[in-house]
Amino acid sequence: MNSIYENILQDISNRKQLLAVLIDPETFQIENGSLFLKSLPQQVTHLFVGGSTSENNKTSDTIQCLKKCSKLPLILFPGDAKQITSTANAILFLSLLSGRNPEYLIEQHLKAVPILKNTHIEIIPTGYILIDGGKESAVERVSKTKPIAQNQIKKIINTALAGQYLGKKLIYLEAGSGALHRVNNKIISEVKKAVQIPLLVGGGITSAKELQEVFNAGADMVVIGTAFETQTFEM
Ligand code: 1GP
Repeated sequence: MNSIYENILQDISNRKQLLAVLIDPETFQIENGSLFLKSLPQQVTHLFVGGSTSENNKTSDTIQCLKKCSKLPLILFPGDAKQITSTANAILFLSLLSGRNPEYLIEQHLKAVPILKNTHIEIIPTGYILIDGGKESAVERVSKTKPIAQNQIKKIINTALAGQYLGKKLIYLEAGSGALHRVNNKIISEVKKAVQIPLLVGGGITSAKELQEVFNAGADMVVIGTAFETQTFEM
């Protein structure tokens, strides 16, 4: 059986557009889990589970609930090592490359090792780049790091390339949950041209029109949380 990462590569080579829904265990209502999944568009290919502040037990319960109602790959997108649970299929092992806080460059990773080495969960090293979305994001607040301004395209490209050279398997451009301004098309297309690994884009995408623009600019996978959670996604 192919790994989740191999399937992502295969889907990209088949020009499939990948759409992940980000589910925050802190706000997810387990009793409405099945209804929530039914409300999502057919296009959804992956479920991401995580948030900046959620606790492990809620993450596990959320994943158990999602597993009952969905066959989509379940990927942890953890805010910290405490959120790691072996019940997910894979984990984005995130390095916050835009920041200079060792806690999110190596410390949380060390804390994760004793948990991860006893599981079969697929580990996907991911270069995570926070970009200014027009307001302070939870990532910025929790990580105590600054996002890169949208006009610093060279710095964003070089940060993504540094991630690739470090051996990351994905690059994730993040404007922050509920961003006022999503990552702009120019940044997406320039980073896509520069790197050879799959490109994820998330934060502040709220409509089918924007989703298509982000794909057209070069995103391989788009991540949407808030607009689906609040059922405000414009079709
Ligand atoms: C946040 O990129 C994700 O980590 C999703 O952002 O909640 O704004 O869709 P939104």
